[in-house]
Amino acid sequence: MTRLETACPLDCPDTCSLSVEVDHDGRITKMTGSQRNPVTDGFICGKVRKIADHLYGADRVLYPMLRTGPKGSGSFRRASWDEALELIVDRICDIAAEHGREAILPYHYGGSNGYLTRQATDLRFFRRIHASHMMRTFCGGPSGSALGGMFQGMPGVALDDYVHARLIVLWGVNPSATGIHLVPYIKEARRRGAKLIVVDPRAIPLAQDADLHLQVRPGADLPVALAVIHWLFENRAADHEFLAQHTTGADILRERAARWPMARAAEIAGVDAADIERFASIYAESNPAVIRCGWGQERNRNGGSSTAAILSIPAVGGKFAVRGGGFSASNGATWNVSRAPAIAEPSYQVRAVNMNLLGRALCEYDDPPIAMLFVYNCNPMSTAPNQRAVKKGFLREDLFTVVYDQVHTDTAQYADVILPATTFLEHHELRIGYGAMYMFDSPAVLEPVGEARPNYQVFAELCRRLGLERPDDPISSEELVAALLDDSPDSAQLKAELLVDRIAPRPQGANPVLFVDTFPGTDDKKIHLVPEHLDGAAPHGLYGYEPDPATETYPLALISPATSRTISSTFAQFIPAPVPVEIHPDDAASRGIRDGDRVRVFNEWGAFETPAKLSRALRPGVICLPKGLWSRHTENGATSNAVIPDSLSDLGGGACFNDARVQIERID
Ligand SMILES: Nc1nc2c(c(=O)[nH]1)N[C@H]1C(S)=C(S)[C@@H](COP(=O)(O)OP(=O)(O)OC[C@H]3O[C@@H](n4cnc5c(=O)[nH]c(N)nc54)[C@H](O)[C@@H]3O)O[C@H]1N2
Ligand SMILES: Nc1nc2c(c(=O)[nH]1)N[C@H]1C(S)=C(S)[C@@H](COP(=O)(O)OP(=O)(O)OC[C@H]3O[C@@H](n4cnc5c(=O)[nH]c(N)nc54)[C@H](O)[C@@H]3O)O[C@H]1N2
Ligand code: SF4
Ligand SMILES: [Mo]
Repeated sequence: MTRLETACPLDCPDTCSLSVEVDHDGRITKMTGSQRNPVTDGFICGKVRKIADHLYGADRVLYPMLRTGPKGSGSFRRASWDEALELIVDRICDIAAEHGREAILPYHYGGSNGYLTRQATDLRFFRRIHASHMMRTFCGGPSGSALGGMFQGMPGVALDDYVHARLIVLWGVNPSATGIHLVPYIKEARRRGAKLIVVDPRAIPLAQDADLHLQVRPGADLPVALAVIHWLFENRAADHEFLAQHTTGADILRERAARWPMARAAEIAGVDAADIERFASIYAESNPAVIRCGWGQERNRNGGSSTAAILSIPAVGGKFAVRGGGFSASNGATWNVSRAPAIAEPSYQVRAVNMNLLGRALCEYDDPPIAMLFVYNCNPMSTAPNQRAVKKGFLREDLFTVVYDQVHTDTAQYADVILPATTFLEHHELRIGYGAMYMFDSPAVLEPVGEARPNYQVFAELCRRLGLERPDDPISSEELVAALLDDSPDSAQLKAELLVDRIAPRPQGANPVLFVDTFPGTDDKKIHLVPEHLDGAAPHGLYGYEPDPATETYPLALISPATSRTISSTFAQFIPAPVPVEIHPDDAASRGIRDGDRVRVFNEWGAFETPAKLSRALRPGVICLPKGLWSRHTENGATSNAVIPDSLSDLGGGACFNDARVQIERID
């Protein structure tokens, strides 16, 4: 038995340090958390503890496969890597000749991938063949635009500094599922007397003993946040000194917030005005106060402005400059490590396709049409909006589809060629935390299962076969690491730590006090409360509100939050079917639906059928089916994305996963 150290790169803020036990056959026998990342503190989530099931399970892709039956039938035969790659190379040449190279579209997201397996050798390859560009907008587009425009690379309050807060606000975030290492710090802060406020349409587990739960309608965060800002200004609770010294645009923000008196915001959000006022007064009197801003508030038509308004609250309230005070959102963009040296190929003017519009792109784009789709680090049949169009597109006879994945996902069913990918235990990865502020350099700890290969090997091989390799390209994972670290302004420090310990805290510190140790990266080091480019980009200007899309025919809001059992659709093969849609007892009663009844959830975009589960955790008017389900989890093979429109958020071209408005009926 050998014990090895590594780190978890999965799409989770925590970036755990891991301890792996491997037997003499090279198989993993035990996975636990280690102490190297202080935030991990020796414990990890159940999904990763059981990762052996994913590695050695029946769904694992072991070899390259070629389609033998009709599209989508799931009939494949085993092929060699050489045969599969030659076929891909031939098709690239044919398609480029027939339609032009923009007819090729890479499709990838890679939330669970670090610097070595995403936007590295893969982009080098797609840039060198002059494929269309894909915009990575599944997640963080709206909030990243807000955060970037206002704070430019400023990190948030460290997770372990939450113990110092006297007030914690959880806004559109459910740490009990999506970032479990924050929970003990919240509990410790509570033990020391901190208050807790939750803003969420659902009673998340931490809402149970919160001091206040604002159970807002999905998409109504903007009015609530602006009403709080308005109240702070009107009740002598705004920190004018901080605003003058450290922000620009405070007057414009104040003016726009003044359009939102409590009563108006409360009506739209479906909560009591007195409760929003309680929020504002508790916030004003608590110090340190921290807002954990999640992603639930960004996945709608107002997502960018909502996030900007939430992130403005600590500036107006003067809550920075103290340990445990301010906000945390994603820290992903705060590291000085550029992907450019790993890509080793500049970008160029080319057609850009928003990934949220995949179905539309496959079915409608014709100049040129998309003739080849290369999917990797992503499972769009499960995770992309407008599922009906995505499926229709995948079924096109004239589309050549490559799916490169670890497991036989729903997307892989529609492939012409399936390629087997390694997991993070079987390849080398360099990963930064977007919550915990640590970086890991993690070489492989296991031999690949079957014939699985890492992304950096496969895309370099494709470059080679097409004659696009250059002598100075970084090819091996070690060369990629060296190229990435050499280029960083923090090179010396990162290398010194990573080469010795394989873990490095953020060079500027993993526990910064905001506005003491760190400032916005904007030119003037100030918070831009109304950045001009965002104000120009948002359809109603920044902080402009777009009303709820509900209609009489489709009055219910469907949300599809994360669960503790999956990372997006990853590991969903282990969730027993069927998965029920949750509905408030009042909404069920008025439709004659009882617990366990089979129901159909539908709108003009599509429908899914599954049993109903009555739940008082939801506010009336909101129903819930988790994100990341596979077709096997419902009766008709469709999931939440079947009713989710492919409309885009106000900023960043983000997906509006929580803007689905639907009806639900019992199936007799
Ligand atoms: N276990 C696990 N962990 C994960 C993931 C996972 O799938 N599983 N996914 C990872 C990824 S990709 C991401 S982006 C993060 C997401 O992390 P979170 O933001 O915590 O996750 P979500 O479940 O998307 O949304 C959080 C909450 O927002 C609420 N919500 C929905 N609509 C609204 C709204 O309009 N306003 C407000 N205020 N709340 C709303 C939902 O009820 C939910 O409780 O988690 C990461 N961590
Ligand atoms: N309805 C609804 N849909 C949603 C959301 C929602 O809230 N509601 N949330 C959205 C969010 S926040 C996100 S981030 C997206 C995520 O959606 P996706 O990007 O589709 O993420 P996953 O579902 O985790 O799928 C990633 C796939 O990549 C594969 N993979 C992992 N590592 C590698 C590798 O190194 N090489 C290769 N070739 N493959 C690899 C995994 O096996 C997995 O099948 O989902 C979005 N979809
Ligand atoms: S998914 Fe998150 S909690 Fe689980 S091991 Fe990975 S980083 Fe830790
Ligand atoms: Mo995400």
